[in-house]
Amino acid sequence: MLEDYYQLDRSYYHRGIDDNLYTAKWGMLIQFLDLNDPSLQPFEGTNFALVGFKSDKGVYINNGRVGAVEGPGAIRAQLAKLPWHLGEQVKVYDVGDIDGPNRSLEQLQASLAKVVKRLRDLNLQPIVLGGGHGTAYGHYQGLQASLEPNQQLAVINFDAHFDLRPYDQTGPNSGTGFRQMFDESLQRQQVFPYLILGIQEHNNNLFLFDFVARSKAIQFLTGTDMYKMGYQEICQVIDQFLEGQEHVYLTIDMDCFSAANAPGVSAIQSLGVDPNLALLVLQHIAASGKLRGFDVVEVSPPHDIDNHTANLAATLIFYLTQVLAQVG
Ligand SMILES: [Mn+2]
Repeated sequence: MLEDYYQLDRSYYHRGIDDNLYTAKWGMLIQFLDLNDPSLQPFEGTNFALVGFKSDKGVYINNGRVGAVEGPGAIRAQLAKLPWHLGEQVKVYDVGDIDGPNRSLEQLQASLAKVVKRLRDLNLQPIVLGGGHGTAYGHYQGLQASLEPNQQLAVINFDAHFDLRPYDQTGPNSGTGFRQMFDESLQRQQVFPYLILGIQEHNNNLFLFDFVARSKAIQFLTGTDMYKMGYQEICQVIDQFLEGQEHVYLTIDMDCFSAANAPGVSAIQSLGVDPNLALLVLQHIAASGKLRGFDVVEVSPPHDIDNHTANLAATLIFYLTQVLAQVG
């Protein structure tokens, strides 16, 4: 049995009886799945699996403002209202949540990793709904476990922050996940191919910039870089990064956007990447055919305004799944 794993309440989405694909909404066509069902066989074709990571413990430990524990529910509510554009063949399952208010961040991350591994084994593409950015370490572990030991997992992170802080004093939290991945890669004597898009200089200390400068496989573009460069030039950087990589994990921290577009995040931003530009770049990454899973994290409903942040998160999922369904 998978630990800390709970199937969704079937009444969660407004499931109408409209199965006309021209008028149906996501909430009508999303199907439920119990990953503990031992009779499940690998699925054919392109299938997506939503899973919620209901924890913002890492944000709390990192002294951030909590609330992202409610992110999965808020994103689902927005997803449910979107029109269905994925046709007849593609299926979207909602397999439920990783949840456990009394469990440690590490325990929940380990449980998420097992669920992600199970999804990959069943040929379901994971879409994890955060949760704080502690989501990333669990998601990464699960994808890594589904690869061969000699295969490398590259990471692209849309984020205002590097999240590369040392954790020897604090323990793991929402700001340390990528440092943990870095350290583990080092132990395996592998480099850690890590590209961060949307860094805000005023939100990262010089220690982190120095750490990145000394780490050959880590690259980044600041939000201002992206503004100056524009779509074509950013895609060149991404293509260079993806060259020689076969397996990519994509994580989107909603604080890569400014408060105007994403007010409901743990760490609110005055500057940020333009959502239209981010969307084009995300579609370009998805079109590489190398994504093994992606997540949208740090949606914090108690701080949101009119669900703008949850809606933007759902919108990104809408467009990303379209591209992923095309590349198969
Ligand atoms: Mn962040």
